Amino acid sequence: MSSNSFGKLFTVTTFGESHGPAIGCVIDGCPPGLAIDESEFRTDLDRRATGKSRHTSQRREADDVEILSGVYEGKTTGTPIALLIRNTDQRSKDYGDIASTFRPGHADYTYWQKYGIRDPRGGGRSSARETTMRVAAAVIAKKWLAERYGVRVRGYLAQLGEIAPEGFDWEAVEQNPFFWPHAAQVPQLEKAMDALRKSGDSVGARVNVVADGVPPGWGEPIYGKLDGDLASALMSINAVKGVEIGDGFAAVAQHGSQHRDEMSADGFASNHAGGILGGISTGQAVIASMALKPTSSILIPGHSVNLAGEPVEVVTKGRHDPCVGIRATPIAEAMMALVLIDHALRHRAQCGDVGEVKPRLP
Ligand code: EPS
Repeated sequence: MSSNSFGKLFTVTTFGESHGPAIGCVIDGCPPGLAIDESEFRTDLDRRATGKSRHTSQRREADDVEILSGVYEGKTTGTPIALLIRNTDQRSKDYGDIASTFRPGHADYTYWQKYGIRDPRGGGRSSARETTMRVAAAVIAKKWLAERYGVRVRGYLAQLGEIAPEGFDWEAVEQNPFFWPHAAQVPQLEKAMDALRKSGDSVGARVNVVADGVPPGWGEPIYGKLDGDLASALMSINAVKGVEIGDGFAAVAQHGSQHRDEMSADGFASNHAGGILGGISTGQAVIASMALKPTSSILIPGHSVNLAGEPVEVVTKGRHDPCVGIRATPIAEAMMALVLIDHALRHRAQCGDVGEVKPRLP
């Protein structure tokens, strides 16, 4: 299977299946000299992990990272960094029925059509388990971006089904299991998720991700646009069906006089562009949003076919997320961070000598 690598200068290759012995990644191109310790992976891996609340999959993986290479005496050496996480809580028998049929709305069918063979246990390679390694790789990316440029990447759940935030506070985001930015609505979310779980159905979601501190100049025209790479990176996350940068699809109904971000010596007056013009960062916050479809593995019976093409009714057992969006915030942050570190290194490689160009807006 090809296309398991991501990035041009900071390259991440992931491997492994949801029910195999382990998942892992190799990061090539990480700058040398960055202090990194296995314990630093804990926070983000826990933020993404299953089993942290009753509203997500109850599979309980330890998600302990082993650094196999590329780090010596606590610092990156510039050589490939290999990270490994052993799978510790598979329950493969749940997938006996899936082996001979296809879940409607799941990659089961397309993997089968493409390869003529698939690992049906937990969806194999198509399981969101793979995103663990993106989050692990991004721990390194986030740390380097923060130390070198003061870049901070943060995300939040911006819609759960029909429910949208009625207030906004970054402080609230890390204090509830939904990454929701308005604490007063958390009981409403709990109630909605409890009812959904009881019904056996699933629901979609929107996740927003914002990078502060990105200097102007990152991103390349024409085929290496920062927004193009961000869209590709976010779209590569399981279940993502839409990506917006800045105002995104709302731009359709806007006028130029409304959408443009006017400039003065005090800076930009607004940020409809999402911090990117012509595929290159403006120096404002880089803002992206993604839509996640409702999980296809649900308890509501649905029509499908078996391997012989005969009609069957599918009910998916196993430990699934009734809303994959609830765990997607750290994954969106990870993909944003991986795109940004790659473009930081690419900008430094080609344009490092250009330095700061006047006028630079605050
Ligand atoms: C997932 C289904 C469940 C989740 C899994 C994502 O597991 P399985 O692969 O056993 O079906 O628990 O998430 C994780 C294991 C994880 O670490 O994120 C799916 O269908 O994507």
